Amino acid sequence: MKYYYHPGSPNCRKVSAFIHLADLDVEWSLVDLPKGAHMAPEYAAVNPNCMVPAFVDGDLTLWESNAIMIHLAEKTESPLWSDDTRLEILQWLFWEQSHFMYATGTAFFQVVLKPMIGLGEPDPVRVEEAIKKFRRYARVLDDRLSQADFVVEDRLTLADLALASQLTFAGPSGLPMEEFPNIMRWLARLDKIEAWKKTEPSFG
Ligand SMILES: N[C@@H](CCC(=O)N[C@@H](CS)C(=O)NCC(=O)O)C(=O)O
Repeated sequence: MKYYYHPGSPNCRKVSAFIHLADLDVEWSLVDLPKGAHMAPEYAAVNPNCMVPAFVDGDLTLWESNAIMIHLAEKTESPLWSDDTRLEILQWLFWEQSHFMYATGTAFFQVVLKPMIGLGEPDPVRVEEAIKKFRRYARVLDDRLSQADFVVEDRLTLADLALASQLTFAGPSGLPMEEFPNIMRWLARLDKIEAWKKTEPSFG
């Protein structure tokens, strides 16, 4: 099994955390995003979107982080993805990719990445829009986490890994995390899980 990843990618973080949790023996293949390795034809042959993560398991080549997590969870019969939780997990995974990632990703790109890679100052209109969307969706997650310690049922599932990954750079991106105390407590709970904590990228 070969896993194409970059350690600073939130979408890779969830897959990396699952691999550690399940103690899977995979070949880790770094795709050097800053050097543009994701745009190379050899990598485009694996993931035509030229994005990380991607995963090869025998004859199966998969891209999309959530599909990769689900494949690995099914393969290992993981308790993080079970018959009784599947639909609810899927609900949160679709929500994460459709709504939550847009807000967190836009803020990260504008506030952190753009200046860092020399693309100029953040666009205040895009930043304001991202923060507005973040408040709207983080409220939904915070309300859910006021009822339970984890996102689905009351135990760790793929939903926690996916959603928390998108908050990896929330601080440096200037997102108003302090308005969402249940999310903050949940992140602190996740940080106690060694397999999760070791996926935290060094930053700054
Ligand atoms: N929906 C995709 C999103 C993947 C994605 O956005 N990957 C980013 C890193 S977190 C990437 O490769 N960006 C490079 C680019 O867009 O050129 C997934 O969940 O796998």
